[in-house]
This record gives sequence, structure tokens and C-alpha cells, in this order.
Amino acid sequence: MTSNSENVDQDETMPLKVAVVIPTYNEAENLPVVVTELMGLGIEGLGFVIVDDGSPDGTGDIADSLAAEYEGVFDVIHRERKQGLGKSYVAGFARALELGAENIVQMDADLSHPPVEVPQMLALLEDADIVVGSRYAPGGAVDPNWSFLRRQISYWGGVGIRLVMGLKVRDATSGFKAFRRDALKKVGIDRLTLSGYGFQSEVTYRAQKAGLRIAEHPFTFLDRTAGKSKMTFGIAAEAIYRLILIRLGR
Ligand SMILES: Nc1nc2c(ncn2[C@@H]2O[C@H](COP(=O)(O)OP(=O)(O)OP(=O)(O)O)[C@@H](O)[C@H]2O)c(=O)[nH]1
Ligand SMILES: [Mg+2]
Repeated sequence: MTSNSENVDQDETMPLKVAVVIPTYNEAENLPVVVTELMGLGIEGLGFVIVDDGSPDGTGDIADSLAAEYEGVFDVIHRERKQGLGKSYVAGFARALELGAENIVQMDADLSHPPVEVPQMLALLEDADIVVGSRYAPGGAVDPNWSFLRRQISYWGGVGIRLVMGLKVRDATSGFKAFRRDALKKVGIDRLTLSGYGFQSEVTYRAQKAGLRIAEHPFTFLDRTAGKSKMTFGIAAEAIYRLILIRLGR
């Protein structure tokens, strides 16, 4: 961290206990729902960092209106073009740390990561540095509507990544996480390189390498009901290829 950011940390005008970082690309229908659900959970010191990549559907304007309505910290980062999920998270995490957040939560806008799980994940941070929302820990599940094939691809893809990266967590590709502030700093957001969903595994790998205490919280992953998935073959291929390079230390 720069000394400048440390100064911001000491700014007591913005007590931010929990910053929820949400990257958005065309999530106009979903963003207000996820924000409203989180606000209804009574989480103390809750704030938001939304990172929008110039969504053509106007998600960025919706985020600005939410920020205008909301009394606490609600920061919107607008970027001109689509730069991928990983780079959006890096920008959002950096902003959350600058704002002095004690704990940082990352989750998708599409409600696949149920807001209702967040208080329990935050509670687990009492005894852990990072909590990973896990589809594959006992009690976790994927959407009951997933086909047999999709389940197999997701499960075995995760097993492959765990083997390649030597990861202990059972859900190696989860993008639903809560971090203590110091843990996120130790992960080292400046050295994260992946832009697609391999980013999630990269973060978990860095956390494990840094010797952080990682807990898993089982949850049921639900398919989005609004908006479109941004997952592509290219993003999956990048994940596998680049993760292997990272493991090899290149
Ligand atoms: N800012 C930004 N957000 C993105 C980008 N790509 C995806 N997102 C957001 O990242 C989150 C996850 O994207 P999804 O399209 O749901 O991808 P996924 O969850 O891996 O795939 P599905 O299982 O098909 O939903 C959502 O909140 C998206 O809006 C991007 O390039 N920029
Ligand atoms: Mg999704």
C-alpha cells in the first residue's frame, strides 16, 4: 500500500466495516436487487464498491442512482470499456482498501451468490483470514436445474484446477469470498493477472501461498434468472493455461 492510502485508512469520517465489491456488465435488472437484499440484512457499517465497465444497458447509471439514494459509502467506479472480471475486481479491491474497509466481500451481481449468506461468512472471519463460499463443501450445492453434463464440467474442472494449483479448498473456482483487510493486502492485489474467472482460483492460490487461514462456507449456487452470462470458451481457456503458468512460477 502507498503511504497515501494509509492516510485514507485513518480517515474516521467514513467508518466502513464491510465493503461489498461487485463487478457489473449489463446487470441492470440484477444490481438493484442484490444491493437491496444486502441492505436488508442489517450488516453493520455496510458499504458498496461497484465496478461497471460501461455497460450498454445502463447499469452504470443505475449504480449512480443507488449511490445517490444510499446514505453510507457507495462508490461507483466507471470504466469506459469491458476489461474483464479480474481487472474489475482488482480496481474494486483497491478502492475498498483506500476507503478503509475492515472486511471486503466479493460477489457477482447476478444473485448466483445469495446475499443472505454474507452475514454468516462475515461471522466466520472472526477465526479465519478468508472465507470462501463453497459449492463443494458438505452442505453446499449447485443449482438443481443444472444438467448432468454441466455438473460434471463444473465439478471436474474444479478438481483439475485444485490438482494443478495444489489447492486445499474444495471449491477452487468460487468467486464468492470474504476477506479481512490485512488478508487481502497479503494476497497482493497488484500481482493478480488473470482477467476472467481463473482470477478466482488465482486469488485462492495466492491466499494459500501467503499462509492465510482459509475457511469454507457451504452455499447453494443459483443460476442467474435475469441478464446474460459473460462466460466464454476463451475465458475458460485463459484460466487453465494461465493458471498452469502461475503454478510453474512463470
Ligand atoms: N465490470 C465487469 N464486470 C464483469 C465483466 N464480466 C463479467 N462481469 C461481472 O462479473 C460477474 C460474473 O459474471 P457472469 O457472467 O455471471 O459469469 P459467471 O458467473 O462466471 O458465469 P455464469 O455461471 O454463466 O453466470 C457478474 O456480476 C458480471 O456482471 C467485465 O468484463 N467487467
Ligand atoms: Mg454468474
